[in-house]
Amino acid sequence: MKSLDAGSVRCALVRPVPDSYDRCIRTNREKIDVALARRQHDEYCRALQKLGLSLTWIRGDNALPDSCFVEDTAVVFGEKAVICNMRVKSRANEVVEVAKVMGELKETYRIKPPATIDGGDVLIVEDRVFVGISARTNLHAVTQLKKVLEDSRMNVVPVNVHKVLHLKSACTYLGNEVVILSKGCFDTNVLQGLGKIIVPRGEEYAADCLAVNETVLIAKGHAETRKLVEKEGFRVEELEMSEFRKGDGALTCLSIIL
Ligand code: CIR
Repeated sequence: MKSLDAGSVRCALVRPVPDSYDRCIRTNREKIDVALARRQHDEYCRALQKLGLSLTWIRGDNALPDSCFVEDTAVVFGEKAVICNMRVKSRANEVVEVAKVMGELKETYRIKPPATIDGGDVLIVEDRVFVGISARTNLHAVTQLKKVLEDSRMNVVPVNVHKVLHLKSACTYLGNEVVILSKGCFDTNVLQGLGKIIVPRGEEYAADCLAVNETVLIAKGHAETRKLVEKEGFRVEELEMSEFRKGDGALTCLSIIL
């Protein structure tokens, strides 16, 4: 099966930056500029469109400060979509609108308690599905995902995650069997057989890249990482992500690629 994170993709779900975004869950105290976050989100959306994706918008909701991080609400596996059960209470209702839209597009399944999962913990690499066991995602979710995918060729592999919010904060798939990662956050032996780009120290944030139709979007200001990705033969575009970084989010978090 071809990867859903890379290769040829046509549509992305996105959700507007809410007025309340500066009250999102986060681990730093830097002031968030919501208007600037909106401009960066616009640039992000424009970049996806330029790379050939059409956008499907989820209705915005100012009562959900983290709702622009739509990746965490659902995961798509070909014609199936799994709606997440999000552990953090203030985010749990984000799935309501996403489930409505997804129900029109895909055969949907729900992750149910006691399982909790955020989409940012699910890294799909061809027929392997790595699931970060993190502060947000537990082993019950792995069991339920395995059930959803039991009639597919996909192999679900749990991976303990440390130091970062989600597995994809530390590792993303670029396509052509190459992943990019920052060391020290999970056991990289699980990635056996794959090409690996290790982000240099100080550029850890750049490990969350978004590969779309042969182009890799990376966060602006990571020159060494850019060189490494280009050396592997990928075309690279940079996007300013300062306001999403302050909210502990990165490039993959702002969309669900279908
Ligand atoms: C949160 O803590 O849930 C949000 N402020 C950030 C979520 C980022 N999402 C992602 O990495 N997939």
